[in-house]
Amino acid sequence: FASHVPLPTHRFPADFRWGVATSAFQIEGAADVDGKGPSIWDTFCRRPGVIADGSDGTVACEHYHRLDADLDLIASLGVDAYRFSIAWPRVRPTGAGDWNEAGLAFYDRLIDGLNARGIQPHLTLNHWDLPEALQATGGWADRATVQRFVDYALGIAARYGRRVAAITTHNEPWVMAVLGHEAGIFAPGIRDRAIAAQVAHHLLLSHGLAVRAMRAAGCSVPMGIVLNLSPTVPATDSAADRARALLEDGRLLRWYMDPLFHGRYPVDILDDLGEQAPVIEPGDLDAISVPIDFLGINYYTRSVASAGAPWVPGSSGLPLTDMGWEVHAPSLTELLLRLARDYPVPPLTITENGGAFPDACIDGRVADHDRTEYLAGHIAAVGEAMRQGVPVNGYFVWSLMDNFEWASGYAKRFGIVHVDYTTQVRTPKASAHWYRRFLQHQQALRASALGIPTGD
Ligand code: PNW
Repeated sequence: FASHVPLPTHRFPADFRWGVATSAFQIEGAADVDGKGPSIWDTFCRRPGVIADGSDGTVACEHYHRLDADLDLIASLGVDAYRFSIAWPRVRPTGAGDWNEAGLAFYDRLIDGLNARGIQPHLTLNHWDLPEALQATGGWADRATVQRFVDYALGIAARYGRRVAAITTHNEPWVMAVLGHEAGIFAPGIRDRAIAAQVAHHLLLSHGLAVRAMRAAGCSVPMGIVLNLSPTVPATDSAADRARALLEDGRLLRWYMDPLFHGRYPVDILDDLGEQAPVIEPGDLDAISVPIDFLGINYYTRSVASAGAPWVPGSSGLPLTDMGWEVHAPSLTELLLRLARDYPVPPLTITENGGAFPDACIDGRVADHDRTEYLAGHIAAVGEAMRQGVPVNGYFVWSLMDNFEWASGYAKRFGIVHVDYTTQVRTPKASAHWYRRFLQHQQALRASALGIPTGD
């Protein structure tokens, strides 16, 4: 069942990590099993009208109950690494206080199962599912949550720190802050720009303090944070559109990159926030700018800024994914070059890249040519940035399998493995077969460069 999409020819280094990614809430299900507490996403999904198909994460991919088979599935892809997140309310149901041994044991089995199969576990502490009990006391808007997160990170590092290859503090603080607290379309569904700005600051602060605390406790695993980044281009060359693009770039990229790598917030965005700027205490920016071992980048699309009428996706003629996101691989090269030019970055890891596309299911096979082309083009774009000197050390496809796509419910499919939500049967799509063949080809390129006969 071969795909005819050509394999990228760039030879990636031998220690480059190829992987697939998921997050706890999107795949696990078992929302109240074995002592798990509710998260803000469990609560948010019950609000009428917020999830496109009215669904929730109660069952999802039943990954919690299908762990062993899913581990074999991951191994069958031939990847080096698997990126997953821990559901904080599964291991510490109220966010503080007692730990839940049954929940902790699940992640023991996951991590040990990966290591037994020769796959590096890349652990994310926070992929958005904050314990509901902490939202009740103010959530990320409350500075006390910062210390709760540091305590949680210390517990996780103590339990798993010797058995994982990387620890990420937060996944996409922009999404949690802006979509969760300003647009209100993600949990916890708040609409208040000042609160969103304070949340973003507390997320960054808790990242820095958690990294410091875990290292002080003797954890030597590589640590970093994951940002969702895009280059922002003006819709036209007009002064107004260019000013708008600068502002949007400040809100999406510089608001996070400047404090992490320059130890200061961008002045234009502080000015733009005015009275809504966050409370920042002395020492906060020192903590946020703690050196990290890698920067994770989730890249899906470029962003187009318009000062007038909202820009219409697709009007440039670029193809769109099922999310309505433009497909434009050169923007990934451009983004990586810009980050390496403007910031003293550690090695970059592409922690998510992929797309929602239609699947054609024929005779038990799932054809997803558009996704395969998307992956091929973006992997080549990473290779091009590396050829121009950008340090990139890994690439993870989003996602291992179709899953709960947040406010879009189950209708949008990002998996390279198809999930039948009636039977829970997993079927690798053509893109999964293509990815495995690409990884085998990379191994062959390495072997031939070393003069090792591969037998093919
Ligand atoms: C990321 N946006 O979310 C997340 O890390 C994943 O959990 C998610 O499934 C994936 O991308 C695909 O959506 C994002 O609107 C959600 O800009 C929305 C945006 C960006 C990232």
